[in-house]
Amino acid sequence: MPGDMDRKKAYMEARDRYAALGVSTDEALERLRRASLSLHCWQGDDVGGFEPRELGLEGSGIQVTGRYPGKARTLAELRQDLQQAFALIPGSHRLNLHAMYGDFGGSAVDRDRIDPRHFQGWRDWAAQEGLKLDFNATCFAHPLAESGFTLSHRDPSIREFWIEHVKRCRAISEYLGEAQSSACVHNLWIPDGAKDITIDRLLHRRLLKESLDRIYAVEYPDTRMKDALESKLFGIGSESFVVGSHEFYMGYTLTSGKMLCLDTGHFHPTESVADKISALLVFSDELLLHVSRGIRWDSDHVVILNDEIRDLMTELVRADALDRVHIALDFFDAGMNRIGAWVIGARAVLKALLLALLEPTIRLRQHEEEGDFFQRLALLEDTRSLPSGAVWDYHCLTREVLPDQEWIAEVLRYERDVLSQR
Ligand code: RNT
Ligand code: ZN
Repeated sequence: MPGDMDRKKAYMEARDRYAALGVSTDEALERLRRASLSLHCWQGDDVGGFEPRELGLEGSGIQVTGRYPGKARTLAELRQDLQQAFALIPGSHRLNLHAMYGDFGGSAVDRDRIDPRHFQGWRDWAAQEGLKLDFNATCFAHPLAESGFTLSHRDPSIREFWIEHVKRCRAISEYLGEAQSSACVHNLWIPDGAKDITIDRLLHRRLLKESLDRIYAVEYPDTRMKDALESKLFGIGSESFVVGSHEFYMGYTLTSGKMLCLDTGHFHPTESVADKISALLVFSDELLLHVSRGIRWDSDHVVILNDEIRDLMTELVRADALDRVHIALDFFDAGMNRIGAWVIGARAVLKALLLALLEPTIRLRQHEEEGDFFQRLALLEDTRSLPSGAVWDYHCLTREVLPDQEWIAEVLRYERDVLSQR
């Protein structure tokens, strides 16, 4: 393995190569250091949560496959695993919580009864770890979600239950945001939809709009919390109809001044989520991303450094939108070491961002302005083989995080020492 001196030397060489194209690697790294990802707590236990079993909160809404041993079973285990994951991800990041991950102390607190007290432990822990928190209502895996409908259910008492839940989640988000110098992003995704042909689609969409209007009637200062709403294309059990489709939430967020959340797994496989960024930013101040990897469908595979993720990050940089787009991760694979999965995904997004920041954008823009499309394409192609790996390794070195390949052994050590004892 190369030592620190070799890494520095390799970085210096890379710096010169990039400088020749008008790119400052130091500046790119400075911007990368300021970027922060919201790591999803739910990769640590297969979207399980810590609600007591008496509530019978099983199934419905989300599918996780795999039975790899060692998953976190308690709050303490999840926090320990998160610490391990964060230690292998360069930079300072955020933690994305779901309402089902509260500290309920074993008591059967139903979703319409949760409150900030149940998240005080997370708030204290995050402050101690230097992490900022984001939050999500949990509108799935519950008997009242079993029918496939929640906020758009025909039955007003079921809608009422979920309205109360989401309202409380927003209050919890404000409580979390108050303690950190950055707004807590509250994201709302609901599973509402149907397996087969649905006649009264308009009814459900009107009901959803009505529920949302009631939820968001309560206003919070946006220094403490911000709202996002996440659309979906289809799910298992909601193949024919999804109430909260892209058009629905695009309409809702643009008319109510909320953020739209784009999950990269929630579109047709050939659709480019990267291309949606500049279209939406013309009409909306901010956006939330759920970075995922769908294979044929919304399969939530571990994110890797593929063209889709590179295009997405490149678009954020080209549109100068890093301050307007919140980046969260959303995948879950129970078929491999869960900490390793977190780290692979987070490092992939950061690498994609670094590659975007290293793009000779000024020069490319110039070629474009001049109508020189040959040079634009040629330069884009040639940047692919520039020594970006040396810049990444140097980033890890200065952030005191293990570089590529070396972090793998650390995940294996943790598996041996901690996970295999569970
Ligand atoms: C589901 C959505 C949603 C969830 C998380 C757990 O399709 O992507 O964001 O993955 O809330
Ligand atoms: Zn998502």
